[in-house]
Amino acid sequence: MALDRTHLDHLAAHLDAARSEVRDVTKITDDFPDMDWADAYDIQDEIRRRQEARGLRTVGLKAGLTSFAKMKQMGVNEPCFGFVSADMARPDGGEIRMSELIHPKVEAEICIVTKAALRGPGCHVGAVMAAIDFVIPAVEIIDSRYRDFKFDLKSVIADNTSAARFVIGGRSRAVEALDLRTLGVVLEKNGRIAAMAAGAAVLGHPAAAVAMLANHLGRRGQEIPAGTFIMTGGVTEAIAVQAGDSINVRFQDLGSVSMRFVE
Ligand code: OOG
Ligand code: MG
Repeated sequence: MALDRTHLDHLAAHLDAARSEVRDVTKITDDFPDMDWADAYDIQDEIRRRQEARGLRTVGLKAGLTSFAKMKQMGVNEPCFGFVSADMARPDGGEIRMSELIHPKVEAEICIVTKAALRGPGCHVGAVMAAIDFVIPAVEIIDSRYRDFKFDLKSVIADNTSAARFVIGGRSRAVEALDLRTLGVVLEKNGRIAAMAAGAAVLGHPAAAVAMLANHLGRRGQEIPAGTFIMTGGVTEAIAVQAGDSINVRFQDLGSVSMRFVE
């Protein structure tokens, strides 16, 4: 740990306020270049603690920057992990208010719900497959609190990996009924294809993102409990949206997830 408790608390309050006040800030490593990985996750944990203290329920975990397309888009070469809370959930086919967000982008994500706990180190794709209750599709709406989405990995981890909104939709399926690697995803914006990919875009296999998450939490003395909703990360690059845009994502064998962006 490079930062002391006072600085961690200050940075958590700073990012938490940027989120609730819908305003961007410069990336925190500009002012704290010595910040380390533990500090970044400690700041995220403190944001989560503050939000839960205000009554916001944590309802899932997320992996981010797990596809090559996303890593390339954001100029990083490693995944990151965060959480989603109940206030971020929006219904399938519903509206997303632009006025509550800074500069949102959408991502198509293959998600799972666990039926058994997963604990690293040594968690692998096989262990994850055995622990999957069902697979369900979602769209994540990310909204970095950093100006122009410009950040490094430590800054974005502290900012809860840009988590802002998510829409679960389509239909759930047993994992045995799917091939998560070849599962095709087509992202349409205003009726036109904006991006497409297959599940293997996520670290070769979406379950690998969950294994990495379990191993990451294991290093911090935590586990993924049974019954956890986990987003495995955008399969394509994120697509910027504006008021008036409609998004529809078709997931092979899992139906569609859609939403409309309004003022
Ligand atoms: C970080 C969050 C990335 C994903 O699915 O790749 C993420 C960002 O790109 O702002 O959620
Ligand atoms: Mg995401």
